This record gives sequence, C-alpha cells and structure tokens, in this order.
Amino acid sequence: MKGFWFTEEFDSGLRVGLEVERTLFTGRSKYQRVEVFETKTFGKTLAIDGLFMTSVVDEANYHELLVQVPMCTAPRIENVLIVGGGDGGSAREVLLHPEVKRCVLVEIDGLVIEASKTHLPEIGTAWDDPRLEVHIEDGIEYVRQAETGSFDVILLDGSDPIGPAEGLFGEAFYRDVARLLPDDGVFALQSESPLLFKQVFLEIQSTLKGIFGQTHPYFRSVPIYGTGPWSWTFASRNVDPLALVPERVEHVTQKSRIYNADIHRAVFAVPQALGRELQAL
Ligand code: SPD
Repeated sequence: MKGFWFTEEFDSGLRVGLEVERTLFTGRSKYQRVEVFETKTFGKTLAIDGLFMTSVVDEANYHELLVQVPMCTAPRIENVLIVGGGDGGSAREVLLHPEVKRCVLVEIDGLVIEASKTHLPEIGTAWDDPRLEVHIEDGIEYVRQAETGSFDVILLDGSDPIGPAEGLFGEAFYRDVARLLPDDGVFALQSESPLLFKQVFLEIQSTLKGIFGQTHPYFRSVPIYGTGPWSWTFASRNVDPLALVPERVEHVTQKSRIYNADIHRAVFAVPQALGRELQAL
C-alpha cells in the first residue's frame, strides 16, 4: 500500500515532502505536536509542529557537525551544556569524548525525549551514560540561573524560531550563555539556512558578534532541512575554530559517519556574496 506524503512548508514558498510508510508516534504536549514517521528515503523521522527535526539516515550531518566542531577545538570539554537536543543525538556525540565529566541536557518538552527514546534509539544511544544529567525545563530559565563560568562548551540544539524555541534566538539568552562560559569557552548553535532564512541567519551573526566579538558560521547540507546548505555558528571570545585537538579528532573519527579533520576545515568556507554581507555586519 502506498503511504502518504508529509510536507513541511516554508514561508519563502518552498515545500519539502517525504513519503511516509507508517506513523510510529503522534502526540501533543503543552508546547507542541510531536510525530515520528517511518519514511521511505530517510528512515525514521522526527517532526515537531510540522517541521522536520531529524532522521536516522541523515542525522549525522547535523549532530556531528553541531557537536564535534566545538568539541574538537575547545581547550577544555569537562563540563558541557546542551540546550534542546531532546532526541539525544547531540548528547551521544558529546559523550563520545572520555574527557567529558558532566553533560547537562536541558529540554523543555519531556514528550520529545519520551518519543525519541522509544522510537529513535539509533539516534540517542547515550541516555544511560552516568555522565548525562537530563533536566526537563526551559533552557532559557536554566541558563539565566546557572553559575557564571560553569560550562566549558555550550551547544544549542533547538528548533526553528517559532513556538517554544523563539526565545533561544534572542540577545538576552545569548548574553546569559556568554556569562556561563569562561573566555576560552565555546558556544555552538544551529543557525538556520543562510538561503531560506537569511535574515535570521544574519541576525544571529550580528547579535553574537556584539557579544563575543566574532562569529564563525559553518555550512553543510542536511537533506531533510529544505534545500541547500544548513548553518551552525561557532562563537567564542578567543578560541580559534580551526585549532584542532588531534587526539580528539583521531578518537571521534574512529566512529563518525561524516566528521573528520578535512570536513572540519572545509565547512568554514564562506560563499563570496554571503561573506560580503557578513563583513558588513
Ligand atoms: N528546520 C529544522 C531545524 C532543526 C534543528 N534542530 C534539530 C534537532 C535535532 N537534534
């Protein structure tokens, strides 16, 4: 029997669809609608409020890039905070590193964790790691109250800037994040598509530049997120995003599907016209 098509619609007039073979989970929390589908091309796929979040087939493009770029360059990685990341993919990548002593994951919606643990165990393989501390609460509030300088690396693995994730794109949140990091701490976040959400992408760069003094966006395609390159941003007061720690890269590349030293360097290449816009910020 032929399945149905699940489509994500973009304000910019683009529609992306996957053929669904089976619905594995559908539920509604007080924040959002959470769904897991078995899709023909990307395997099991998580969608929140009608937006594609992650899929078993292409998630490594997203999680390895979000996490390993900062984790393989930050001088210290003992204490790591993940805001969002309820599917567990980012925690899995952080906990690959034996140097990590504590990884705090703050996810606002327990239903995302529950659905992911049950239906996407291939993505969240580190839920039982004793170094992982899971808090079901608002990441904005957590960051507001956490102790100054208490994390070496902070990762923002959020959704798009609508619904409960909206505040995760604001200056107040970024200022709190910066306060939790020492001068050689690193913040990395998903920063939307420079093509489909250019304005949001540029605003993130400009706000973070005002706080950290510099930003380093990086790019790679994540096929389920619309079309073209997706972006992440590396922000730090004084860490060079290309200063790799070779032992960590060596360790991670034993297991990674995408990440390696060449890809780490390549993803920081900026298309010429976008580079001019970034210069002008
Ligand atoms: N347009 C979708 C952007 C989603 C980014 N976060 C996905 C969460 C995967 N852990």
